[in-house]
Amino acid sequence: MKASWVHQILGQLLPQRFPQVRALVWFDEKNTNGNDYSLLQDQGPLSRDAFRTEINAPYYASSSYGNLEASPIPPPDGAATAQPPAVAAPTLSAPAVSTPDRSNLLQDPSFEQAGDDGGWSSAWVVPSWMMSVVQRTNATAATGSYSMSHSSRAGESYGVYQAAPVVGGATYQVSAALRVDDALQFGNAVLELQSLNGFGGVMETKPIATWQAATDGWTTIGGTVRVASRAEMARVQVRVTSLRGTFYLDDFSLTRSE
Ligand SMILES: [Ca+2]
Repeated sequence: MKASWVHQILGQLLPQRFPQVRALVWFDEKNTNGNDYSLLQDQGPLSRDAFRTEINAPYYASSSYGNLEASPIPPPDGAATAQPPAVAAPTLSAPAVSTPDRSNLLQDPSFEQAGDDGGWSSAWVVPSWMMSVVQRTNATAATGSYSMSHSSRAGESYGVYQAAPVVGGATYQVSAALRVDDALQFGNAVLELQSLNGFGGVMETKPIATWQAATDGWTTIGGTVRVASRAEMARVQVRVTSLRGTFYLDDFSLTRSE
């Protein structure tokens, strides 16, 4: 039980849900105010192995802690190397409240990374029944060799999306490259940003751009939206209604703007 918590905290929650955390203090202490925090001392080898496995990931600063044998955890000066301790704060003089991360929060935004099956990157969620309609293609690309194509005559309605952690109440810039070769008949397509709560529930949906008519080659669509004040994740979604036409998307971006 405790081992699975350790895996979850170090392996998933910190890297994925709280990526702005720069340092972690691990209380491996017994009976602090009546609470036993000694996960590694008294909960058996599984917890220690879980800690050792997760802290050895490239996400964390490297050190000898990845081969931790002793318990309680020895101080970092025992490492006797120039490397930083296991979960060291970066060597920045900046205070804890520093400049927000302005990098693109989306994985495989340009569809250049092949997925596990050689097709889609697992970053993008495409309904399985849409696999023949929504495809990773090298027929055209705004940058690189690949883009995401949507093409049908059958009038399907569906959504394709990717979620990323966000700071509640913050403002984000969303953009993508769009090329409509075959104008959408009857229906349309929307790029939108959904705010999600901690349970993955949709709190609100804000449209970024809508398209229907053919474009002259590749063009850029985008906009700025504020996510819900209590949002923990945001979902960049392409929502298509009654697809009869062909369009391509590439170079998605979700960046914090303030
Ligand atoms: Ca591309």
